[in-house]
Amino acid sequence: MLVKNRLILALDLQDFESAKRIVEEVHDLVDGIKIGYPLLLSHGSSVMGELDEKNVIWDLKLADIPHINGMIARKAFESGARGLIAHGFLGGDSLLSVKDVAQENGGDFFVVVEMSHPGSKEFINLRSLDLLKLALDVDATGIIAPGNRPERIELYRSLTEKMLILCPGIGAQGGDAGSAIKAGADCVIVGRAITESKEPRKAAMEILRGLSGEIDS
Ligand code: NUP
Repeated sequence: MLVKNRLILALDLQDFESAKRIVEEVHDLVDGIKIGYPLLLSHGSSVMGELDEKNVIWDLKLADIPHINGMIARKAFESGARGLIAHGFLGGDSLLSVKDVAQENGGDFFVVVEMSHPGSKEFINLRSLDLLKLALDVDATGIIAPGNRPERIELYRSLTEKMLILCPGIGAQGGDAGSAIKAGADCVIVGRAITESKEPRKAAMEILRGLSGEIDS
């Protein structure tokens, strides 16, 4: 994945007309568009025909046995996904089946190591460092880490130089884009702060302005 603007749009809409309008407004400002169940269950994978986007990441948070993970991953890449997000807590074999399919398709795959919502502290976040190790072991393209906990991003950054760190949890979930980038995130993932704004392009530009002071190169 090519990181340039350091912003990924989370397109969590069910109304595809509105979704397309937002994409038209901001497509040149973002490094990718993350779509997930809201859009895919509402309109199916045919949305990909309309998202003429270079980098669409499917956030399916894959969490199944290796056979099914691989089957879903194949379908996603056949449909035009460039990247996929998978859970790591299913174990190495489930992740390796995603990796194999991603590799065959020249695509990216990201492993969720820690989540941004309060309830994530009850289970998944208790094993974050093990999940990070797993992501490193399977040579994932990157990890998903909480943008609203910069101290955690710093920790992950200190433990991995090579993997990308993509961070949701910005805006609506309280995180600040500039602080996440400063802590070591490669990209922030932003949904509602852009999609629910009356002026999505302006909102995206505002986020980019907040990042610019934190980028060294
Ligand atoms: O830990 C995570 N938190 C999170 O919000 C992992 C995620 N993949 N996400 C996703 O990021 C979530 O599913 C949504 O698509 C997006 C955040 O949206 P928003 O809070 O910026 O609207």
